[in-house]
Amino acid sequence: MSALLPLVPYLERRDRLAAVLDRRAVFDDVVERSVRTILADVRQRGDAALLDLTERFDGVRPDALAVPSDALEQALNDLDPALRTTFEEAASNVRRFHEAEMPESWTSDDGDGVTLGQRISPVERAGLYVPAGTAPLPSSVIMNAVPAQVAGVDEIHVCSPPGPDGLPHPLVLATCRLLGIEDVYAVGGAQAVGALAFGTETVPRVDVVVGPGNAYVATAKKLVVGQVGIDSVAGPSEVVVLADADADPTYAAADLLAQAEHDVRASAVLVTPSAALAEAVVAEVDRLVATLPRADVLRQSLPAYGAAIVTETMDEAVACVDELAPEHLVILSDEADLLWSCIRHAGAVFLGHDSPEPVGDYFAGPNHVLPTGGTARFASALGVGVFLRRQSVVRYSATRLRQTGEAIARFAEAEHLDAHALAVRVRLGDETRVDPVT
Ligand code: HSO
Ligand code: ZN
Repeated sequence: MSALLPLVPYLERRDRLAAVLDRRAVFDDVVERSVRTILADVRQRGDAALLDLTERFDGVRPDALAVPSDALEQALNDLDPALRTTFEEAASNVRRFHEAEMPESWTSDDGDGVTLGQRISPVERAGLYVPAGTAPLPSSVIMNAVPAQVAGVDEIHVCSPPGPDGLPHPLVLATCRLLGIEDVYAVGGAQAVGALAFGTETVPRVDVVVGPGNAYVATAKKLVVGQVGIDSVAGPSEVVVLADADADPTYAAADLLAQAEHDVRASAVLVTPSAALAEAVVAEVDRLVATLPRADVLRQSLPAYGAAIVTETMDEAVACVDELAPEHLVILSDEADLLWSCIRHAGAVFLGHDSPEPVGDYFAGPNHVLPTGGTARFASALGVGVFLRRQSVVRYSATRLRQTGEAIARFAEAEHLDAHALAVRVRLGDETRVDPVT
């Protein structure tokens, strides 16, 4: 049987990298058509549509769309106490990290009649989608909700699909309760995104919708942009492990598997100048896959979107990382800092042998919602900025306006916008000025 992780020489990498980067094609016409129908239905019929669609897609008609507060409380009471402590620590690490990135309002007075500035303020309402999927993701609740809280958002509304009991997954409910989130709705899929974007009798219209989801959810988010803000339209997860000859092949293999198990379209790529290491990692991957419960996912994702790319030099390896602009980059080398300084594109970087990527997924503090599919070339992790607006402010003194007003009026006239020029000139004491009626 051939190895799961294909060995690819650097010179032959192009097709493989193209396959990895191409996975963003999540928007197919069939999905988009059905999402449009769902969104229109939610917009027209509100809660009635949500209940019908939930019955159709989730096979259950919840008694109420809004999850009762005692169900949240119960879920938290049922949470394993050790797990609860870990969730709390994780949330406080994430909170501290995002507090550090909070931008501040500013004004600046040039002492000569001009005051300029920006006032930073949160949106009023954020909507958070939490998928049910193959694994419940309480970490997603933390990573999406805590930055909204740090930003100062007034209300956070969470939608997550119901299980057979008509309620979202207990770990999702417990995490919401832990974070003090009261407004949780048993609705999932594109209909949940529609509810948050347009509002229904039960689910209020929000200003920003964030959170991961399947192709239906991602397509719905794409379609409601403009009506609301969104974080990003995320593609499947990915990791690049950059390793030198001294890296531990078991570490490298495990780090690859940690991403590849997310999804049949997840990508895990080793890049190394050491052929010996690459071969050892390929063998380790095969050995470890057989021990893992999600082996069926791994047996699909690794051959399709995995690779062990062997370069001639470390410079080539670094170039290869930048070509992929991966969501996660793990650098397994004693020279991790030096290598990092050479890399431009990656969503999040994990330095050294003892910083495996799950530390970031769950605990360290940085956000695990990261740019995928090569979008790290221009995009960044989810942060407080998604939930904030920058309002700019201008104040000119009469003297200062008199100094520059004529030039500004001419600028306006060059654009043939004479009322713009007038709005300046009436303040300059020109003859165009009409005296106020007394
Ligand atoms: N690695 C995923 C996030 C995640 N992992 C959640 C485990 N749970 C995308 O960054
Ligand atoms: Zn993960």
